[in-house]
Amino acid sequence: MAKCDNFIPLKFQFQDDESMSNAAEAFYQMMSRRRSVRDFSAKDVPQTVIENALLAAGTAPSGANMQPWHFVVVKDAAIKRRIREAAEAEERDLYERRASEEWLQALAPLGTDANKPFLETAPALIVIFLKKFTIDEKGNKHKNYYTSESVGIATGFLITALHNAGLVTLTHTPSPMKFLGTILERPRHERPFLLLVCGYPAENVKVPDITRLKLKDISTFI
Ligand code: IYR
Repeated sequence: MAKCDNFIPLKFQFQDDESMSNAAEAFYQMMSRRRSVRDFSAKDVPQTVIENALLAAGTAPSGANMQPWHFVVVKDAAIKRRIREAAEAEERDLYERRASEEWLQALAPLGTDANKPFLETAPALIVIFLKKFTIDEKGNKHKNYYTSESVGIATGFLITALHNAGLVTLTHTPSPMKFLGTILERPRHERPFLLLVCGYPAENVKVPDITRLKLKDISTFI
């Protein structure tokens, strides 16, 4: 292995089994309350919450530590409107033409359709971009590795951080999403990965009565 002289001690503390079990159980309980929400209040979100959630997302592991992500936080009403209009145009095409009967049936319990008012109502849209390359200060291009895995993990951290802080989110993936790069004027080597709608739930919001798979159905211990 190549010798590396910039290693530092890991900040790690062993905990007893009981505290670990309690922490794991409490974390699971907290996460099990996370739900995708489609009706948002217009109430603004604290800037520091968004900033710390993005910093948490940026702690995700990534291929060769290239950190191949970029987050655009959209709060501007005019830009939100343009995103809504473009997303709804794509979604209409999806619901009316492109989606298979099987897909539409799978979506039916969620009650979704091509109308996306939340793209304007919610106070913040976080658009996550995946960087196929990183361009350094000198303009040199560096290849990034395992970009989907890395950005997927960072997005998971972001959703977790926002939920932990007391906000709700919706992962929205208009398809195709190329319009996001155009509207937000991102460079060509960045691809829109996901749009995370973020804010507070509208009053008395209801969510679909769904269940999560049991441990035995999602895991195998050998
Ligand atoms: N992007 C569409 C359709 C959609 C697809 C899946 I898979 C979902 O879990 C939810 C929606 C939309 O946002 O309506």
